[in-house]
Amino acid sequence: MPASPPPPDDAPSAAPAALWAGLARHRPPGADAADRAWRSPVRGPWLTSVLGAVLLATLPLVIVTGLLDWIAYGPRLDQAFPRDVGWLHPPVFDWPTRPAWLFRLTQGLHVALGIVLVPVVLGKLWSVVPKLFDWPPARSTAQLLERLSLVLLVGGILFQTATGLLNIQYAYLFGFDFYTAHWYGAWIFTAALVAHVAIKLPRLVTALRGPGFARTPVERTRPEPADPDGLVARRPGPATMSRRAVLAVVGGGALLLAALTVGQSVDALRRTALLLPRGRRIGDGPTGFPVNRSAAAAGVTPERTGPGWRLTLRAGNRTVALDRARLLALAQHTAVLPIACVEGWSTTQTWTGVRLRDLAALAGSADPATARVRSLERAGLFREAALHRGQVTDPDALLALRVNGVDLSLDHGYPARIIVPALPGVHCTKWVTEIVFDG
Ligand code: HEM
Ligand SMILES: Nc1nc2c(c(=O)[nH]1)N[C@H]1C(S)=C(S)[C@@H](COP(=O)(O)O)O[C@H]1N2
Ligand SMILES: [Mo]
Repeated sequence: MPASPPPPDDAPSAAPAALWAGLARHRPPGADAADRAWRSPVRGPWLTSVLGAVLLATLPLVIVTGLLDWIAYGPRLDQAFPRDVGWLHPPVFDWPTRPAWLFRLTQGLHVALGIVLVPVVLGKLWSVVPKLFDWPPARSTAQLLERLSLVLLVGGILFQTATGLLNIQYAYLFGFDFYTAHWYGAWIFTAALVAHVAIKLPRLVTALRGPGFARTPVERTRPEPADPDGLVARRPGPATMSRRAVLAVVGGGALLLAALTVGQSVDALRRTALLLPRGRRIGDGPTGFPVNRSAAAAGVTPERTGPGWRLTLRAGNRTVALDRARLLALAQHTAVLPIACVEGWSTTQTWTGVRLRDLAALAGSADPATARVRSLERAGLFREAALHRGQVTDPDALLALRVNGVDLSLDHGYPARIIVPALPGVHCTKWVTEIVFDG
């Protein structure tokens, strides 16, 4: 009787290998139906790589501008959302005041790109959708892990897009806090994207270096040779659309969304921003620009902003109270500055008022480290804001009393509001009643 050979060194890993092979042999009913359902001959490495390259060039911008939004809120002043994120955050710095359009650019890009990329993301998902029905679902443990990371990648982009879009529509349909969900969702998505790019980049480069199909008309559209990723249909049908037509549909969709979005950041095109909820129904005249939270919504009534209104300045144990006439009698400064909302829209207006550093000096604080601003508004997340030294001392940092040559309207913050270059709109507090200068 021959002696059985000694077990090979890697015997334990033979068991999973048998498992994967067994899985491949036991095809569930319907596993072949997918091959018959997904027959488009344009699917393949080239189309997936072109769409992938567009996303590779743009998604990092969405991620970085999103993280910058968290920093712009001012984590050092304890006013970022979510507040306590442990070590999970980019290096923190004081958000600068120059260039004045910085936040307008970063947050405008974040939201606009997020919207414009929707057709590209959908096109990319369409190009790989048959893979969802692949059998076996994995051929090795490594591949299983890779495919699980795709759940986070696809789920991540859909989740970020859905929560982002609902947020800018003020539709808090989900039962969780937007900031927390969008913040941790961003990290999960980013980790999955990094893994995906690391794994697939060589394939993308190969596919784009190979023969191109950008000029192939539908009559000459044929499937690519079978590829290792299995993107090419196993039973391709006849072409009903060329690859360039698919790209034209995706690109056309993106352009259309761009056309319906730019108006949120360009005052002259405001009325074309059909997708955006705020800013289209604006009044006429010098105060006819978008209002985020109206005075009525904030519970600020004309009685509270009338002759009885006072601005209280505090520094140390010094307190100064000023009425609007006294404020108007101080040196007035005019600056053309944007309001850039975190929801992506922005508008440039000409603001006139008292420099914050002059108010600090008046209160007895020559070099304030921070200013804490309070509004007449009694509830609401943005009835208070804190500004750092640079934001208080910038020569264009104002407590604005007038806009475009007229008094502020009640909805824009009458009697007085904060306007600081590059400051996120949320901190441009309206209906200011108190400023405390520290340090
Ligand atoms: C790849 C997908 C995305 C990533 C990785 C991402 C990441 C981020 C991050 C990290 C923030 C800062 C969150 C915070 O301050 O807690 C943010 C804010 C924001 N994102 Fe996204 N985002 C993505 C897609 C989108 C999309 C598609 C939209 C909408 C069209 C959107 C809308 C917003 C808005 C409105 C904010 C500001 C929230 C606020 O400060 O009030 N995001 N994003
Ligand atoms: N008191 C108070 N000030 C506020 C807000 C608020 O909710 N309450 N909203 C802020 C936000 S989110 C923005 S974008 C700007 C918009 O200013 P506007 O309505 O004059 O355009 O006001 C800011 N000032
Ligand atoms: Mo805002």
